[in-house]
Amino acid sequence: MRRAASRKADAPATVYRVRRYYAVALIAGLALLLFLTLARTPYVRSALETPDKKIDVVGWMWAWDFQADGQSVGHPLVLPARKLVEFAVTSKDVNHGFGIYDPDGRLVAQTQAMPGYVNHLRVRFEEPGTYHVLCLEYCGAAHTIMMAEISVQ
Ligand SMILES: [Cu+2]
Repeated sequence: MRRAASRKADAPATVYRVRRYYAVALIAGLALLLFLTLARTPYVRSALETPDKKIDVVGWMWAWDFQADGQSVGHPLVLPARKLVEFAVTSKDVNHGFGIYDPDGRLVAQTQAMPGYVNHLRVRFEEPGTYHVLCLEYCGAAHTIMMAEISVQ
């Protein structure tokens, strides 16, 4: 009787000890996973390189304006395949979402287009083809027509 009561009193201490080991193992496991995968992200790799081409992107209701060296380059934007391109993205009115889709309709990269901010997005288009830029943020009544084309050659 006495033994059972004593065992019962120790139960919370045992639970806390097991929980502590579990928490330490979980944190160590997550830290290891982060260490092994973070260096492989495309953003980290491209951040160390010098871009081959820079494009300024201005979003406004309801279009995308592409500029290179201060000059508007029109549509479609023609870019080289397998080169590192840096998009400097901003907006001149409200927030927009700058999303690039590959020819199969898969999202390749995206960033926010915000007034007063310039977000830098680096993309390497591995395959030639027609890519599409869509606005990913509801910005007004004609939001769905806010599209552009990128021709990768
Ligand atoms: Cu929009």
